[in-house]
Amino acid sequence: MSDQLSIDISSLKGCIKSVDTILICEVLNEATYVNYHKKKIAFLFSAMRHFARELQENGYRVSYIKLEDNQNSGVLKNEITRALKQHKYDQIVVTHPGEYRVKEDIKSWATDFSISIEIRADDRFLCSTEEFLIWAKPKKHLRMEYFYREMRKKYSLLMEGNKPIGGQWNYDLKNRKPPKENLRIPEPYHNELDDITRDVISLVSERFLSHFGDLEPFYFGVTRQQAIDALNLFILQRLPNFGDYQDAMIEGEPWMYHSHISCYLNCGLLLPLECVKAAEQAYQLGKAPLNAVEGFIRQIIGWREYVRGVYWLNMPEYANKNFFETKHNLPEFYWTADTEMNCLRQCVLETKKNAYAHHIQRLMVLGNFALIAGLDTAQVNEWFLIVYVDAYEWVELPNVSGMILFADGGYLASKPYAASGSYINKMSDYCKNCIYKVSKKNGEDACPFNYLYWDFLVRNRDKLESNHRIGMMYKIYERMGEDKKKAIADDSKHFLKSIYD
Ligand code: FAD
Ligand code: DLZ
Ligand code: SF4
Repeated sequence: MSDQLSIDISSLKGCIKSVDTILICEVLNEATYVNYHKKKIAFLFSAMRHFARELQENGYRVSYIKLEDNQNSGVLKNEITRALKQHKYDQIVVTHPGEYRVKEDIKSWATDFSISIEIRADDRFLCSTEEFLIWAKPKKHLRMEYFYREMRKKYSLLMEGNKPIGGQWNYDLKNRKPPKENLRIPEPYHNELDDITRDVISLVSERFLSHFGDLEPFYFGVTRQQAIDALNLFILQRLPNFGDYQDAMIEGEPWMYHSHISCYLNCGLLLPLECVKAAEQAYQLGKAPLNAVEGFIRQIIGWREYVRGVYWLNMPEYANKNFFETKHNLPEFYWTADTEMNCLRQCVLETKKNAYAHHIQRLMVLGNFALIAGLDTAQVNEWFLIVYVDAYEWVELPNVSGMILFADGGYLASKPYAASGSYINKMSDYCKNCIYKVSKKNGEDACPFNYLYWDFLVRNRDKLESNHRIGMMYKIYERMGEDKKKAIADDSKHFLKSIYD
């Protein structure tokens, strides 16, 4: 599978190179069950083809099915049927897939094919699903911070005995510097195209023309070595500033000081432990400060493992959660960027161009708007799954339904990440190029985030007033005059009508 491109993957353990066959299939169904961004398909197909070559060079027998092969049925299960007809196999060995739907499919193979299927744990993750279950099961609400501390101890990362280095577990308060002018942001990793990638690009441009997103320029690494090069470049050039500007957004600077390694981690070209160890080593050598290194390590051993645990513990029910019972269609501008709201325009444009947006763009601009505008949970999830090169349901769904939409009612996050325009203005320079005025709370030219924030709270009062982290906002609302409250309601109604229709 396209997210299992690791030579040390559990399904290859004990593989007898002269006897066993490794089946890798490019299948239309997986690229179109949602219409993935063109860059994502090209990235995965190219990485799969390179991985197959690497396996062959290492003496493995690989059966590689290309998308354009005549016999390719376009469906994973049918390709297994075809393979079983061509050769007599005793057993199928797979590593636990990243999506519930695929796991269900695999489970059906045993009965349908009358063959033994062994599904092995995906031990590339640092916390097994069983271990997460033991930690989470007794808890009604989960908190990432406590999970993260357990992981720090388990892997002895940034630890002095039983205590965190520096005396604190978390340096997030230091990691909120607004952008300042004249920051020198390094060029991101840029890979030269080879023949395999060029072939894949022309295939994707022919077969997936109607999909969202720009196919070129294409710069992702597509081999393990290239992914390691991208990681090393991050550690050297960006990690020192990663913490300070983790939440900052600058127009025209999509990459900031982030690592851009999620696509490599999620498809298996990089492994989480090697990434965090590289960052820890940079700290030990005095090449990156503690707040940056701790923040980076937390994202990987904390958030990444945590959302995966939440996903497997709660599927399939989690996919249907819709706490606020939202139902409004995703506005067209999520695809076209045709909106006067500059923050949203910039984030959609960058997403279209790069199949990437950094965390705060996803959370506080694209996600925040979806939350306060009451957009349909399923449509928002589908959008996030389509547009990002690193998106797989195990990581996309908890981030979208749990973190931004609060669709699970507060199981994953303690409060909805709703914010008015002043947060975006503080953490970005988007507002200075916007026709809306972030300082205005109401009226035609007021920033829509300002009134929608309050309107969201009012619309969901029965569900949020008792929340200890956001409930006090209702006291502030109550102190507003009736005229002000009416203006919030009228502006929101008018604005929402314009985007819902
Ligand atoms: P960095 O900022 O450099 O962080 C380092 C690494 O930490 C990332 O590569 C990633 O592996 C991990 N990480 C950081 N935050 C998270 C998180 N919240 N959940 C899981 N891993 C995390 N991440 C995905 O990998 N796939 C997704 O489909 C995805 N969808 C998201 C949707 C929303 C609405 C939000 C708010 C976040 C989503 N994230 C997703 C998390 C995060 O935004 C991306 O991992 C990050 O932006 C990737 O860029 P980077 O590699 O430069 O990350
Ligand atoms: C996302 C994706 C795409 C675009 N293409 C393929 C493919 O051709 N073959 C494949 O095996 N997997 C693909 N994937 C990944 C799957 O959709 C799915 O996310 C994983 O199988 C989950 O483990
Ligand atoms: Fe976004 Fe409002 Fe700022 Fe415009 S004024 S960029 S809509 S936050």
